[in-house]
Amino acid sequence: MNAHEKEELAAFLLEAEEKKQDVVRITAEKRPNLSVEEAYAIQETLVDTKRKQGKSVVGPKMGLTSKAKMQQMNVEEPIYGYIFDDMVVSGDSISMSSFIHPKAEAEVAFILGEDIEGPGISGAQVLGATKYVVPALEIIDSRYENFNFTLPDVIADNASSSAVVFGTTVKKPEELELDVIGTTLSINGEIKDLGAGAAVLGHPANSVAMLANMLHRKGQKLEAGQIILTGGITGAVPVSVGDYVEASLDGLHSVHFSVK
Ligand code: OOG
Ligand code: MG
Repeated sequence: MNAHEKEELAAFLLEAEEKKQDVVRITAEKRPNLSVEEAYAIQETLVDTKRKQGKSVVGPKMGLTSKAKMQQMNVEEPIYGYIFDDMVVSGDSISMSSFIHPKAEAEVAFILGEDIEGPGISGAQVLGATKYVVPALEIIDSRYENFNFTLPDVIADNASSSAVVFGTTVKKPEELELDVIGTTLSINGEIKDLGAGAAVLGHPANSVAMLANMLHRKGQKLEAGQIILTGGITGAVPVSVGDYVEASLDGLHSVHFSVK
């Protein structure tokens, strides 16, 4: 893939995001043989463009880290993408008009106190370098029609990143056993999905470790101060106007938003 094609595909996805208009996945017509490596190169271009637009990275995120999510999306391995400052929801509501077809998922976010540089990082090392954990509701919004994508497609599309609501309960990682924290995701008081922290690669810290090791292959590291989403503990649930969406994570209380 040459630089021009890479720019063109990144622009194609950015335009879909800006116009809130879904598109056919890249591998359906444009580039059936898109590789994972090429997909990350498109993602990098997309991320650079957002940076040039004045947006800044809050932190990288992991996605498809649980069996529930891999099965739901029919994809077999974890991926990463980037959350930007303009994706962080500041009030307690989101507007449906800012999205194509948003879905919410309950996650644990790690706030790093130290840099973490792969290779060979373990979950225990991640816990040692983590200052705080907070509950989060990620709102994903694939730019592809019906969330229909293959692994390279979703990587190029910045792992469907769109918005995130962070909870206000902040804990030190040693105050919790993150693998056994029970989690529910409810809409208008009705539980739509549930799980435990161990759904995420056995322990959410393992997700951050895997991320550090994946970034190392690109000569990059995780940095102190970054807030890292570790991936949905629950499956992702579509939300619509009028919904009150709440994730409750044992020991981390709840995080919620409503949809206008
Ligand atoms: C990809 C994004 C997945 C997660 O937590 O698993 C993700 C998608 O399902 O559209 O953010
Ligand atoms: Mg997620």
